[in-house]
Amino acid sequence: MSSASKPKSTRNMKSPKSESTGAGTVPSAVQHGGSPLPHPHQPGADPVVVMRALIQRHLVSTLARHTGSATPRDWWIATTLAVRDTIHERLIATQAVHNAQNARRLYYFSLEYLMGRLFGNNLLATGLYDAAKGALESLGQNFEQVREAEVDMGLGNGGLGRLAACFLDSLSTLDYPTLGYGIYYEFGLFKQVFSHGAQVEHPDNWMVFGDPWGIIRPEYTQEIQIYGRVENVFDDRGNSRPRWVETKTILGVPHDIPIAGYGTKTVNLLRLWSSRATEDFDLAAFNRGGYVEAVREKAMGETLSKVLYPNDKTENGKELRLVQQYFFVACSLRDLLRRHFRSPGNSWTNFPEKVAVQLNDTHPAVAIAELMRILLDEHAMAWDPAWDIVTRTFAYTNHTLLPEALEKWSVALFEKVLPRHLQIIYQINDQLMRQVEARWPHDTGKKRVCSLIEEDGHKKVRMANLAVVGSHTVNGVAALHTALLKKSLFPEFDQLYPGKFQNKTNGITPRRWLYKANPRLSALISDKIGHDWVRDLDQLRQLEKWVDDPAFQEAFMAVKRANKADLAAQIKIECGVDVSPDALFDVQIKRLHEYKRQHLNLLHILALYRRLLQNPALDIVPRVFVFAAKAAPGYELAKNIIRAINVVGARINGDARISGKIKVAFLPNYRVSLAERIIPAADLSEQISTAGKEASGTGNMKLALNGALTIGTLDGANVEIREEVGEDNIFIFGLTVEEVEQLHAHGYNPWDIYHRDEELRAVIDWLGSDYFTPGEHGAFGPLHHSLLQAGDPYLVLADFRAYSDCQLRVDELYRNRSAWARQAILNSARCGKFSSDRTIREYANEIWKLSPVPVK
Ligand code: 26W
Repeated sequence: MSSASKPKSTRNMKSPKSESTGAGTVPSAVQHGGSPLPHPHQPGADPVVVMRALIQRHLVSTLARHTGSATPRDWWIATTLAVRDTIHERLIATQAVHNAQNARRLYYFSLEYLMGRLFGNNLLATGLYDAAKGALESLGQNFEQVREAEVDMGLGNGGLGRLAACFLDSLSTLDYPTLGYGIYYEFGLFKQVFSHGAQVEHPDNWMVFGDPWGIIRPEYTQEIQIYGRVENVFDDRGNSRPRWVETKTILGVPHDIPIAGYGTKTVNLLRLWSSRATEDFDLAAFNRGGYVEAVREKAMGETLSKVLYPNDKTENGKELRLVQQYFFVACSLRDLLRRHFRSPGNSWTNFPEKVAVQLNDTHPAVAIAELMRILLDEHAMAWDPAWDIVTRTFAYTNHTLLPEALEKWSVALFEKVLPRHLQIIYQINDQLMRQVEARWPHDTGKKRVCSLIEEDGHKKVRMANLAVVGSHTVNGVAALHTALLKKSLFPEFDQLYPGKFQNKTNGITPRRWLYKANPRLSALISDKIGHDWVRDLDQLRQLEKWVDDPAFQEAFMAVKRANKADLAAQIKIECGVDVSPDALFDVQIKRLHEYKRQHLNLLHILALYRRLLQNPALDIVPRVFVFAAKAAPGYELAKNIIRAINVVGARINGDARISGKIKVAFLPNYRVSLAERIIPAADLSEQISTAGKEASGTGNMKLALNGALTIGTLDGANVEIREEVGEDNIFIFGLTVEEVEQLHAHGYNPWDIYHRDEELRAVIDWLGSDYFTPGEHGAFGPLHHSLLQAGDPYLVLADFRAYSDCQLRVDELYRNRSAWARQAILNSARCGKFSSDRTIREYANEIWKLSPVPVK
């Protein structure tokens, strides 16, 4: 997106005067290089001038750079440091207020945070965006180019990690005292490149040249134990007590990332742990075996926080992943205990009143066993009061119903890594089995499904069951998902613990996903209804007044077209494909998964291509199919689908016979910053998962908010999007959850559909031939096989015709510009519910019992 192509007014919504290039007051401290420097918010000072001085000073004093030789990266860091000054002041003020009030706090435990870039977001949050832009431009810099120097902080896989990032934004914006805990992975999610259409992974060494946001806090280093064995020792009253011995020690060093709220003084912390080996650790090994073993063990200590596991479906039971989860949880719990007990009035008695811990999926669920261990073994507390504290502290969010995504650890591995925790889990299980017996006497079936230990075959610890039992509240992430959690996944627990299950429909932060990502639409909206929507998304409803106003419709469509022109330029650069901004931009961007059914989209593309080849005069609305998706490196079928889309796309894009009526662009390396470019340019949002499989989806919300119409199944939050935008303003097709269940119950056979539907059969066979990969037979064999021989587990064939027919309705509507504009506007206007501010208020009121603490 070049800044030249943007209307000059887009960032003038609040402070047009700050666009000045330096004619304002120059405070003397700046002029003379004296100290302290003035504040960009200081009354009377021109923020552009102050920012310029701060940037220049950081360039010299921190980066040792002359303005003449500074690179975009230097400018980015210097500007980051300039805004950081303000954020750090607010951070200190915020922590002081929280401490002085001994405020109840939320501790969000997540193995993933997909933060993306922080620069633009923090400039907007602090109100310094215009000042920084003006300052950089007055120094001859291209603001867009400077922003591009920032590498995404991609410490997550997909929806779950991005949700955590949106939540942090809302928590700070709404003044909730919060600390996010996670891991400071040295390598985030892999970088994706395509080689002959196939995904190739490269390491994402995002922090190699430093991270200007992370503040290391060596003084809060934690020491944690793993491995070893449990022995029984006798205390001074002759009671046998377990003692965890011969452990290995790992150090966790925290790095703090400030999270600035928008339009408020609150700055919370994201505290991320990196692992280090201890000196003793070295020495012990050194004395036992010698130098090489010592160094090897040291390397292990430094490995724990090396890399984010790139899976978001199957847990492959890797030891390092379990160690990573425990390392994170143990460091975080110790740190929050230290924080709790440093306030003189605090004790274990008021611990659950001051501390709320939210577990983001089961990944940190070992925290339940760890807090029990601390209470029992380190504080000699009895079981019942300890269990009471634990179950008043934790709450758990479930993000998936897919059985293969539910974490289970082999008992043998658990015993090796965390022997004492396994004992505690068995003890929790004994207690649970007694409850189950009391509720359903002599019912072994109920015991088998509720047990924390899966007994069939290889014994496993079921982390989801542990999380349910050890939490006071369990929530799903969309209404349908929560209903299915209660009805299908955990019906026994729902009966055993009435009221424990709640729904909290996901949300997205409007700051990043509309205000920052789509400056043109933001300016148009603010022009009509003012600026308050940024903190109160329900205000967008006011736009309904203009849905039938031709001038507003035109303005809305002009914004969309300009965003599409920007994306078209990006597609040209990244894919080498020419696309027209006048075509319909049909977008599917998300992790690659069979259940998300990118291959259903592909079959429809093939059908269109075939129709065009058979009738080149066919009148269809020109379309660009935009994809972006990473596949887990070990997920062969997902990689096969990526290659199929790329190879088919290349053939279509190069085929002059169809006169460019359809194009396919698969943008490589999907990440937050790429999503921010694609979403504002989307006309159509593909949300086509098999009903019952997508817990919520959040991309669906981002796209609808930016004026894309949804084509989707009645799955996840699509159901609620339909409720909000109205059924006339969304394209719903396909089997419902009930119909999917029926079909499976009665025996689904994809061959029946294959034989019945001539066009579908033709495109599946076409894909299965070597037409798209000349000389390479069976290139898409895995995909072909999954659709037919393997029984089409995600019902692609069953939904194909409904999908294809629904796409005809999309085509029809797009021909009527005004009708399309009307529906697009209604989508933006009616997405207020999907602000993560609403979600966070619900969590705060109904789960965390947390009150805002404003910082003056
Ligand atoms: C391999 C371990 C593993 C298993 C599952 C890692 C990560 C996962 C996540 C549950 C995957 C995920 O991101 N789930 C998504 O969470 C979003 C936020 O709630 C939802 O909107 C998506 O529907 C859900 O797929």
